[in-house]
Amino acid sequence: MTFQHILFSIEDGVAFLSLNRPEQLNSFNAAMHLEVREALKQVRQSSDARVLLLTAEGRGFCAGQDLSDRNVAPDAEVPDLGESIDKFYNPLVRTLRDLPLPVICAVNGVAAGAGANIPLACDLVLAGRSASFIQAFCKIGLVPDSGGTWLLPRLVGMARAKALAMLGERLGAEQAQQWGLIHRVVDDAALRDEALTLARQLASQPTYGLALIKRSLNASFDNGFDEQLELERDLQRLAGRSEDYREGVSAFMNKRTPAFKGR
Ligand code: LHQ
Repeated sequence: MTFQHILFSIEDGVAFLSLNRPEQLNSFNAAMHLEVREALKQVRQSSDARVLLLTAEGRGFCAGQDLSDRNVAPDAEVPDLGESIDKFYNPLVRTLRDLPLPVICAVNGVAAGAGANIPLACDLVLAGRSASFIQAFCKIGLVPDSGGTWLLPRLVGMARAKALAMLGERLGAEQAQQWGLIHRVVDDAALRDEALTLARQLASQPTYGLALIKRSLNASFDNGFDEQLELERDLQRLAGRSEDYREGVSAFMNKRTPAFKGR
């Protein structure tokens, strides 16, 4: 499949996926959804991909659903937006959360609607200083989707989640970082390089173990303390059987740099 609406490559352990409809602020139409889905399938299947970096081209990250794609003329049939969520948005955020590798998101500008919540389904979110997050749904009579109603209160608390979701105001990158919505803010001009450097650095780490860390932390909101302790035990058991664990201990004991393989 050749891609028209995204850029995609796998190099040095890093899968790079960049949304590429800058004139529409990288809003999602069906074609871009299908391309992103195909790229994520390739990431899952490739043994070369150890980290995914998700970002976008142009001055914005993503303005959510392409609203020109939705016919809401008075004489048109009432749309079933649930269908598009079932078909595209839910599978997308589930895939990002479930991918057994670290997912970095570099938010390079405005992120609105579903475009504000997709980064929250990633593991490490970096944003350019001029980036912003807008829960734009309420402005057009919709409900935050793509996991927003689940992720937002857990990340920033219910009071801030309700204000973001019901007021639809722009939240700047620095405030987003102070609120715990994202990991780090960097200068706009440095964002791509910083994100790639982080991705390459992580790709040389024990990424199988990192995927298990991701799994355990993602499960922690749903588990009680005892269940989580048991999950930690189970995942530690898996981690302990990995080549990377053996290599890590051996390198430590022999005072050499480890060569991790992600398995
Ligand atoms: C756009 C869009 C856009 C098309 C900017 N569509 N063209 C799920 C299931 C099914 C259906 C419904 O939705 C969902 C989930 C959702 O994501 S709902 C939320 C959809 N998104 C929005 O409501 C955000 C709409 N956009 C905006 O509010 C603004 O564009 C933001 C605040 C993102 C950026 O504002 P500005 O920086 O002032 O840029 P702009 O508004 O001038 O936009 C630049 C261009 O991008 C412009 O086109 P033009 O031809 O005039 O240059 C916009 O029309 C286009 N664009 N968002 N979602």
